[in-house]
Amino acid sequence: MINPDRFLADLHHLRSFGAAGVGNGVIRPAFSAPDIAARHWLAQRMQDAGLQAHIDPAGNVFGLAEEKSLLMGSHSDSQPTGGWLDGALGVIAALEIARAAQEQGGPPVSAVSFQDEEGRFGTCTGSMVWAGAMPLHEADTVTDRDGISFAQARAAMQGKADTFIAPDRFSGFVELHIEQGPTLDAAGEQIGVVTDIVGIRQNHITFEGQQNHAGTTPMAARRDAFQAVSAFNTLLNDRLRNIVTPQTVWTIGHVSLTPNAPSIVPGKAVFSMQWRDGDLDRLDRMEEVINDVATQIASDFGMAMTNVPRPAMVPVAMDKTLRTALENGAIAIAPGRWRTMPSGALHDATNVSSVLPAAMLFVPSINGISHAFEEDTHEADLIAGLQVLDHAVQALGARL
Ligand code: HGY
Ligand code: MN
Ligand code: MN
Repeated sequence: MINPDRFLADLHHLRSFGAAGVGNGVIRPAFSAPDIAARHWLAQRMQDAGLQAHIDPAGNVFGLAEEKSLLMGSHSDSQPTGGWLDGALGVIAALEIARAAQEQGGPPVSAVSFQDEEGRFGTCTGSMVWAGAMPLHEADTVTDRDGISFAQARAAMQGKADTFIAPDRFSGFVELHIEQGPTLDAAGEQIGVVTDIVGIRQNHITFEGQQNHAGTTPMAARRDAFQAVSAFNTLLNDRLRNIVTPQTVWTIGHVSLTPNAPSIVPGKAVFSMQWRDGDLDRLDRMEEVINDVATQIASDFGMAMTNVPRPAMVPVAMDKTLRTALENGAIAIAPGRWRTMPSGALHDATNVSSVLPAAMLFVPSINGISHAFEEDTHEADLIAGLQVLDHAVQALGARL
């Protein structure tokens, strides 16, 4: 039987690794000291649960049932400043389901915490490498904003095996995650069964003009990199208008100006340009516009420009059989308080779905907040998510 108290205790213990700020914040980026400590603690909890712990070369932590099993999990790394449930909920729910399965003699369930879902380095790096979508030697060259490479960061983690667990060890993958949006919370609902996950692309763009004196340099003579970013953003919003839908999102979330001083015209700007949509063709058309606008602004503002794409992920639909099992669980556990819905957030399930049938389940985020210290979910909803997973596993177990 699943044990909600044990599940909640482990969830709160995981939060203690990198606990930050008031309330429930965490700072636990991939391969940071708290992340590595948390992964070793997870491996030990998996061993204690009767699973075979295995840390692969990319830092993914598996707790393996003996025979072919359903894989459940998510990620335990966080955003630079993140919430205590993003990823962690799915990892600890998977541990609890797998542990209960060991105690009651099946059906066999394995658990996983993928590495770098939050993209300190690439995008969902650990599951991308594990699913074979990116060779490890390529991931190793990706650097974080401080220039540290994935290879350097993962070298710090002891206990890694030199082998990857083969996907054919598993029959499918189910990920429980917080919604990270307002839909369920606003509707007073408890469960979301995910239909599909958006695709994402992200370029890192550099504009380089001329650093100069902020007092003596006439406006007409400036090659101000911030002004170029500002003009890029204004023109882009205008050019995207006829391409996007109300569900399409695009974000300039990281901007660094050099030298970033009040009395100096910034000579250089480096910024992230990220866009997401459920339609591959629309992602392509947006990419064309983004690249055109960047080239035009560079020319208009006399900027040297670099425009470097980061690893992308395509839109994916969730597996129908696994989805139905989750829907039946939702009907049993949260009758009248559940819905099917798309995911506007990225998840490891996208990469896993390229090698296994995959499905996802959401529980509400209070006020829709995530990727922030305030991220939280009512305890009753956390437990409801665990119960729906358990209901689905029992139903699927006979057929795995
Ligand atoms: O950005 C995302 O959607 C994920 O939470 N990393
Ligand atoms: Mn996540
Ligand atoms: Mn996240």
